[in-house]
Amino acid sequence: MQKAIVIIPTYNEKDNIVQTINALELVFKKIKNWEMQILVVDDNSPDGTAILVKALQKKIKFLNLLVNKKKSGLGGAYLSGMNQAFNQLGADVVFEFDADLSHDPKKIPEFLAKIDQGYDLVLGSRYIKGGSIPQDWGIHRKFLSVIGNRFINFLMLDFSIRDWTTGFRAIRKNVYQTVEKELHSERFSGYTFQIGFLHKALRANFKITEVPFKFKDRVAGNSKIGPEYIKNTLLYLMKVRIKEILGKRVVKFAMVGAFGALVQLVALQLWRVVFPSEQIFVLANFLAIETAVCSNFILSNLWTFKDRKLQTKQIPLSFLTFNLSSAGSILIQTVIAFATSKFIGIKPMFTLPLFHYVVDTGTVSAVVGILIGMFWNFFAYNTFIWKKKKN
Ligand SMILES: Nc1nc2c(ncn2[C@@H]2O[C@H](COP(=O)(O)OP(=O)(O)OP(=O)(O)O)[C@@H](O)[C@H]2O)c(=O)[nH]1
Ligand SMILES: [Mg+2]
Repeated sequence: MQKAIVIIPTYNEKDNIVQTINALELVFKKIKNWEMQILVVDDNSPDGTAILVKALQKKIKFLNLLVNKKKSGLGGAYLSGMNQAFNQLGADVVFEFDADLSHDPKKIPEFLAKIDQGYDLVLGSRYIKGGSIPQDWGIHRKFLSVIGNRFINFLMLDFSIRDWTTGFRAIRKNVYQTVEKELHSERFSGYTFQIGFLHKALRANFKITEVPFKFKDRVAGNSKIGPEYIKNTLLYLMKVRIKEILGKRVVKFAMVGAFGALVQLVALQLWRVVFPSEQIFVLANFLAIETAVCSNFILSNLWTFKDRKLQTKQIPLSFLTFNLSSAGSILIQTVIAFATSKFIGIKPMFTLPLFHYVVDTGTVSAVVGILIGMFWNFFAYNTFIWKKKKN
């Protein structure tokens, strides 16, 4: 039989923990196809939460307790708890579960049914049909939670998950093993841990689903999650998204291209110092283009296509192909410019309001030419120069 362990992080929860454990015990009695256990992870709460749990352990066999010497936030508590549950207690699945009765234990069988169906990560969701947040939450808290979750959707460009910040989850061991390595290297607490964990599981293509539940407000004890988490969460999200976007090959390609244009302009000034004579401006211009081509080639090889870096002996031929591809782009742009002037004619189209700049068919055709030229280059680099490695 597979084993599921409900991890309950606690910090000063003496007024809640006994009731929570009792409520779980009632639900466990009804679960037949999973072996159920509890692991309380207490950060040495000054109110003596751990003492209560120790006393309960005498009568409840499936109750485990881990006491951390130092308070290390929700993230730290879960990481140490998961490590214990998976690596020492033999769990196949763990639950994240709050001590303050906010999470409905009667929902646990529904989570397990999803795991049985083949899901790796099940989220208790307040924002799908059947789920809810407390009516009496202040407008601030409602706004933060609802808008915050939608904001995360937009930032991630992923709308499949409705409740990113939920602390009620079931996690398979394989998810933990994949995500854990990366999580240790980052400093996580509170919601940042939850979002970071989910984000990494999503990127690793695990099967994720949501189960609705009605979040109940805590009645006893104090909330530990304060406003500093909002700042940390935002910073974390921004950081990973910028990293992800900059990591995309097309974005790197566009940045190298833009930098190349700058290199060309600067190089032109320098080459004109070397070849000041007006008669050989064309030479200086050509050398400036070639300088930019070199810079683009080197940066593409070291950055944009780092994962397909060329071997030294491939470089001469590849550099030649790179030049031909750039020439192809110039040819494409020239053909478009020629076609525009021949078949449409160069005539004004509209005026840019703020700048009083008249945009004509020539400008538009140049923009179209640049875009198609870039598209061609990106295609040529991928197909002829930095080919996908076969594995
Ligand atoms: N071990 C440990 N547990 C913590 C820590 N911070 C919070 N917890 C526990 O994590 C769970 C969730 O924290 P809460 O303060 O209830 O956060 P919340 O549910 O977002 O906020 P409320 O709605 O006000 O309850 C509770 O069981 C807390 O006791 C910590 O630093 N260490
Ligand atoms: Mg709570």
